[in-house]
Amino acid sequence: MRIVATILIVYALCTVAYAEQPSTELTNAQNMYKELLQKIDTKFRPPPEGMYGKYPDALDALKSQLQSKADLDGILAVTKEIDRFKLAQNIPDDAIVQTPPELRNLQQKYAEIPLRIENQKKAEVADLTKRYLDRLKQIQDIYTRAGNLDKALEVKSEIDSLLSNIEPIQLEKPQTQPITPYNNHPASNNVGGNLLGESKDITQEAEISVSDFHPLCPANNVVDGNQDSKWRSDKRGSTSAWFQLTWKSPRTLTGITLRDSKHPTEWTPEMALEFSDGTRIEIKDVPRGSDAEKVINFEKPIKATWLKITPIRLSRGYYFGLSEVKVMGK
Ligand SMILES: [Ca+2]
Repeated sequence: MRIVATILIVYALCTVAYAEQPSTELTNAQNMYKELLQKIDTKFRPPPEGMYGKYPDALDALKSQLQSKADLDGILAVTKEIDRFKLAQNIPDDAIVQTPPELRNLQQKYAEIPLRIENQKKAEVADLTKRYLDRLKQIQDIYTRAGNLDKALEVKSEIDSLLSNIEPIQLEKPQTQPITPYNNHPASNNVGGNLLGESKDITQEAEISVSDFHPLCPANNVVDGNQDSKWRSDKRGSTSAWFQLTWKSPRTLTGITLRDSKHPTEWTPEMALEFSDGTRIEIKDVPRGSDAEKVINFEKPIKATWLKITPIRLSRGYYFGLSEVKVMGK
């Protein structure tokens, strides 16, 4: 219900103000933006039981489960974790055990919750801010067309102030996948016989995660089918930015089509594809801009749960970004 309410209010923000007097539109939009920011803040406030929710209950349930299996070592490990969590109220990486696997899985599952919530909140704030900027531009145009340049400049000042104060949005990546060493796996443009015959576009079945993003260039733009919209990192000149697709279970990947960031000068001529099985493929000839696509059919199918795209070399030290990605697989 909260999401629906937010959408309705934002929609109102984008439409109703046209009918109001121009002198009040900027103030109304500013107030609405502040109010919606507050709603997002309230929505993502940690519950009374803490950021990790029902983790203590889940530990108790696991302890009972291990007791029924007479798993003494397992019970001791869970008891130790129950005591540790009571005081620490967090699940850092160095607290995650190797055995029993049931406890390890539980820890990893709950350890990701704060990061996921924080990422979701950042994405909602970015979406709201984009709508607010769109609305300010509309108001600025209304004043400009009416010849009220003082008011138009006032709105422009608000836009400039907002853009200059926007912080780069850094998304933390939950570390769910085991880290495996990379090995080189040469790409090939040869279609592997009937290999691709059964493949289909499985991009939309994956969850998207990114290193960070500019508020006006969110990650979903990479899979919206529009080559004019893009995701862009806000790490200028950095090759540590990344875009990742993660499927719920291992998939057999056969190829990828990608389009570089839409921009007159930004260009990432060399990118790397990294897979959860350790495979790494380097692409040395990515075409500039989003008009041309780069198609790669893998030499042999790659079984993986995730695929990460990273820059190897950026032209002129600009930002890494992508306009479109399509992954083929089974
Ligand atoms: Ca796009």
